[in-house]
Amino acid sequence: MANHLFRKKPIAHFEADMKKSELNRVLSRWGLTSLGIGAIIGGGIFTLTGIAAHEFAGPALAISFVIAGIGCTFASLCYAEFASVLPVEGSAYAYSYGTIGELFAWFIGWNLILEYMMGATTVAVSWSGYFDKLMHLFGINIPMWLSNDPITAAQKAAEMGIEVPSFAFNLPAFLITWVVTAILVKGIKEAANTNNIIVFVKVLVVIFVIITGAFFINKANWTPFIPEHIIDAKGLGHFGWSGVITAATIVFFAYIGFDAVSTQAGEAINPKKDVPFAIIASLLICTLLYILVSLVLTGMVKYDQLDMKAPVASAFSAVGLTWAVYIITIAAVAGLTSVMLVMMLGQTRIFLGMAKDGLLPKNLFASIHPKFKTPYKSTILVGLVVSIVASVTPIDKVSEMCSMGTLLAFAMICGAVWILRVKEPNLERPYKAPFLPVVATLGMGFNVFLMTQVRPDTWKAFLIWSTIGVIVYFLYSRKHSNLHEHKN
Ligand code: ALA
Repeated sequence: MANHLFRKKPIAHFEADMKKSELNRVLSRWGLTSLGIGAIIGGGIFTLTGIAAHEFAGPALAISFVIAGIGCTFASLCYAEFASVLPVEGSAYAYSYGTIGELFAWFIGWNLILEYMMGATTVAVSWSGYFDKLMHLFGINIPMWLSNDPITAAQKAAEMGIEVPSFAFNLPAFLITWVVTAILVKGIKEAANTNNIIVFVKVLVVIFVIITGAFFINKANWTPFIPEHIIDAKGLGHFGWSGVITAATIVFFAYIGFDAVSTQAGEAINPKKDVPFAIIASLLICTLLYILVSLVLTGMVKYDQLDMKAPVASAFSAVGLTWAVYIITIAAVAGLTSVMLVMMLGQTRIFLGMAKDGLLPKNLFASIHPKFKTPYKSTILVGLVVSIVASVTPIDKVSEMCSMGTLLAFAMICGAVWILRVKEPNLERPYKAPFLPVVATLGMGFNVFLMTQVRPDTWKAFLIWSTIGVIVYFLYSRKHSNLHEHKN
């Protein structure tokens, strides 16, 4: 039994899978980088910067971004090495299967659902919020019961002193999920083209924020750069170095997505070289943009006056550039669409990898459309789940679950890359992570440390989710695994 749990997928099987892939190989080096940026820049920079600076870091938000960025860089170097050795669509799941063993791999795959599917669901709800705001700017007001889930609608009605609606449904979140699903079913080329356009718009707007905002920086707003540490009435610490670390755990969400590039290995033209490049390039580009945006924001508006819901747009109205609010809100709506696109794309490719190995039903998760060459059934299933959960659940707190699944995957990958170096030192590695034991150890340490900072309720939910995953493994996956049939 223990042997079964630690059985590993031989590297030769990965190579055979790569040759058999039915997916369309159309993604170039920059197409992959664009997918990475598409997944990274989203709600994190447009919303979380407000609370992180206002409550915890002050102008030192830039340092929080540096800290979170360094932690992600360790993980990205390890992902890049794996992607060069095993360029298959399963990402962290597949890498663990080749190194640590089946049960761990399953466990990672199960938790990647938190990152990708839960991530897409969270982003669908944020998308709806920004869309609502955009419509409002153009004088259209979507009824509250049609743009919120029932619980949030009831809370808002109570706050506004109006009658609680008998029915509520987040229609924008539902509809955008189906638009994204349709693009993903249609083809990887369509998905990549849509993503490229959006990435162009959002990077342009982020650069606009940096350059235009720079003219409105008042250096006095940066003093003190790290405000003095205080403890509030509830015993919660703010500011000081501990505040900077707390802010780093919050803005970590803004970096999630660079690893999604590794799920596209099956559709890359030259995966062994281009996927590692795109993982690292997309992360570095976004880290630089994030640091500059945070410096500009805290320079434009004193940190304690930064808006906590829409900090970027509000900073521009605060300095009198109200027209910029339109541009920023449009970019946020577009930006969040591409995060959903890449997250849902990544989820279906991870399911595909797991189904090919027999750990999930093949007829549902590995069935490729004869014309579109996409895993259409699984894409539709993911769309169904995301659209329903996003339209009826108050999901705002669930972003922490998304971070939790991601942190675990990052920590495991840092460990796994090291294990593979020791066990298979002679394997061809087109990309090698530098300073390996150090980078892997720091990567594991950083990601596990961030996991310890997550709220106890999130830990409880995470443990329940993991237990369900282990039960599914023993009831289904273990018996259906390809390795089980062949008794390897
Ligand atoms: N990094 C993505 C975002 O900030 C998940 O929306």
